[in-house]
Amino acid sequence: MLIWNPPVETMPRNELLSLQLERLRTIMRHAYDNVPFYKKVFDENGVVPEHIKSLKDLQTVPFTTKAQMQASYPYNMFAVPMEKVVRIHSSSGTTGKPTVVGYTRNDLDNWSELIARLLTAAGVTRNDIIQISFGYGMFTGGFGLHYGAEKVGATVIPVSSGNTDRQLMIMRDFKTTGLVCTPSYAIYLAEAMQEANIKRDELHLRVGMFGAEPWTESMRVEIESRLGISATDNYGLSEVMGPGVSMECQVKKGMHISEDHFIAEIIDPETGKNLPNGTMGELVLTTLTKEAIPVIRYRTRDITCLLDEPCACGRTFVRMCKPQGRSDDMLIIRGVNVFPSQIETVLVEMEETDPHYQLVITREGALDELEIKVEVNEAFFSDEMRQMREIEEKIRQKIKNALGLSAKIKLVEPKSIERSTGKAKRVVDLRKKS
Ligand code: DLL
Repeated sequence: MLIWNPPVETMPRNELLSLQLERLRTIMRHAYDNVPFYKKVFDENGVVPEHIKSLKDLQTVPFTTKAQMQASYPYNMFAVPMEKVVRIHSSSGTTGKPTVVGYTRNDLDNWSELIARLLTAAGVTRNDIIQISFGYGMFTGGFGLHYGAEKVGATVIPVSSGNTDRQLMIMRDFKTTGLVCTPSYAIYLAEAMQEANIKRDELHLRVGMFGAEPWTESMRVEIESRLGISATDNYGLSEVMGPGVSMECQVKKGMHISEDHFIAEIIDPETGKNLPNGTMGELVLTTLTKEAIPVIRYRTRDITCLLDEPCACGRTFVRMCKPQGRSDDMLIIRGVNVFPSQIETVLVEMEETDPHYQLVITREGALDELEIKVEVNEAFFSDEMRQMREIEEKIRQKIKNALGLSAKIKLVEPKSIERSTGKAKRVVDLRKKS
């Protein structure tokens, strides 16, 4: 199995932990000296960077939240003068002001290194032709993956997102071997391929690197078989870097966190207390090398767990499991906690439905109603009411068994749910408006 930077990625853990401690103290001093926000927070809480004697001491440092980062709009979290900032991106936030993030030349070099690790872990080499179908722009996906792919020496096709027919034409004619996009867009491309009557073996695709949104194991099976590729997951977020924070290797059992650049912790989202490895909770990340925006104990809101058993690939970095969703995406429906991914698992495993669905939540009086709109598979689609009702009832039972929740199921025609070329919109919560 290929490893981009073996001395670092397979570093003995004790060496790695000393490196983390040394970098942590340096980054905390950098944040304290150059970001008034951190100076205030540290002073108010008696935090002195040099008093951090062990990694455990980090647990005494206050968290940084998304709201605080948003309040620093646009540049108040920057720790270097603008003359040192060579790139700006911003988060795809749907509410309020976006979070603006900046990168120094060194930050960009580190970012490309992380992406080179990600692509190599997925099996990419300089012989590959990589089609990047993430948006190029303020979103970190396009440019983020781009420079790392160039660093590996692969041939990069910076097609960006959108125009699915053109994507397919390029994929076939330019002999793309590696695809980079969201998992939901990968499914959409597979569908469009079928519609355009393009066969798998007319393409040269062999690997796909997907991320930026939650997806289930069943979705992986579906993508791998429809596109004839090996599909790996990768995770990141703008506030901390962008893509490249963690990545799956070919073992496909969790995403290795590049721990020479980030410290990961898992906390109980209610109490803020640290949780042991193996327990699900909220991921908290500290950047160890970011110059432009050092971030200390950032609450990602992503619910995951850390796996510290050695991995067969030889990397010594811990792995995080697939994020179940964000704690702020967790739905509470009639008192039951539901992650959209739990519903996805049920739907994707059924042959009668396609992996296109939307959850619509409304409130009738004091009662929440969950409606699951899901596309029926072409082969099962019928004008006969009775047959459709039977499928609906089957889904209803499965959801009830899996989640203990009654939902209204609405089968819709194939291809009637709006497709996204970026992150899919799975949840429409109409309760918030009332
Ligand atoms: O989505 C960065 C990225 C781009 C990652 C391309 C991977 C590939 P944001 O737009 O700031 O940044 O959104 C970050 O997306 O907090 C998670 O909730 C979610 N997310 C990202 N990757 C995954 C993943 C980019 N592999 C937010 N699985 C994060 C589940 C993911 N959720």
